[in-house]
Amino acid sequence: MKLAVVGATGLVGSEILEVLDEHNFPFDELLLVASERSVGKQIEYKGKPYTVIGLDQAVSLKPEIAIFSAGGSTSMEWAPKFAEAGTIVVDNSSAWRMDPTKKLVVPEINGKELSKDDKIIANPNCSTIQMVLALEPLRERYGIKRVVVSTYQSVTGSGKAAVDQMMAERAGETPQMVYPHKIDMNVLPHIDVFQPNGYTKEEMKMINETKKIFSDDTIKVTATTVRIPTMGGHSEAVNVEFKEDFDLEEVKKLLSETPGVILQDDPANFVYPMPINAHKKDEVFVGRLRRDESQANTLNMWVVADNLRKGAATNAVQIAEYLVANQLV
Ligand code: A2P
Ligand code: 11C
Repeated sequence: MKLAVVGATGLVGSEILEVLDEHNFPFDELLLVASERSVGKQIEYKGKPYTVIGLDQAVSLKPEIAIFSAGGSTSMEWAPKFAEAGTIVVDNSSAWRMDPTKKLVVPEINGKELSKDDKIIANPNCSTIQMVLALEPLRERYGIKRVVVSTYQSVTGSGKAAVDQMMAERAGETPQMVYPHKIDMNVLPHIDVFQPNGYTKEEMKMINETKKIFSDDTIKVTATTVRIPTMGGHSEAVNVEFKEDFDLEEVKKLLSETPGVILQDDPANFVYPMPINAHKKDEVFVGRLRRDESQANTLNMWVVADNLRKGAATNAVQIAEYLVANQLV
């Protein structure tokens, strides 16, 4: 079994390597792939140096699985070339997510949709993944009518250059600007590009990807996505209206029994999810559970996860693990 990581020098790429190591992912050969700028560079994995190779060479080596995290244009151009060579691509970019011929997968929710015919598999956006994983057990039990979500997203979601901007501002240095405004000591109600309808692309991803993952176009979703000067994870205030009424204690029980979800809901002892605690964790943390007293059958919750982990690297590695465990590779 030959595994390629495309974008291995990036923020998500290095997180993928950490997750592969922690999960002891079973492979015989590892190909670390990046742009021509990085070819020949050495990267350590489990204490062993690996030399970064280019995309052409990686395709010719015909890995069984390639996990891509090198941006949408690289995926658009190269994922089909790998697929043509017989490689299954797990793609972390937005390039293929809404393509009706491609599956958009959170393994705990819709992994069972995967078959041997899937050659390019899309990994959802980070802010979508953590929300749908927290919603899934409640959707199964009560049915969902409508979701209103506001996000508080980490600068790590914009890549290394954005972290550098925030840190330079914090150190009083002149930053290389990634965002159109200062990010430290500020809040930007703007993630990704604005669309003709006034929403941002990040907001539309949360709306459209949620419907696709749940295979349900009737679920109404509206989102406001916001960048805040933090690292470690994305936070979300999720207001969900169910089809049926719920019992708060049952909601807590369902969430605490959901694989990949950790309930942190003890306000009396100041226990609630925070990015500082989610950092480097594979799980999605849920707390501040309370009934929305302004509307029937409606719950408020606070959902936090490391966007580079379950939001990106962990979910992609779990898709690869699912393929291996179910002999789909
Ligand atoms: P490189 O380091 O050689 O530029 P981040 O999102 O943290 O900026 O990381 C982006 C990742 O995608 C890096 O590993 C980067 O490699 C890789 N990448 C960017 N453009 C290309 C490309 N055209 N071909 C292959 N890899 C690319
Ligand atoms: C952010 N969600 O936090 C973005 C990053 O579609 O995979 C991931 C973008 C994507 O800025």
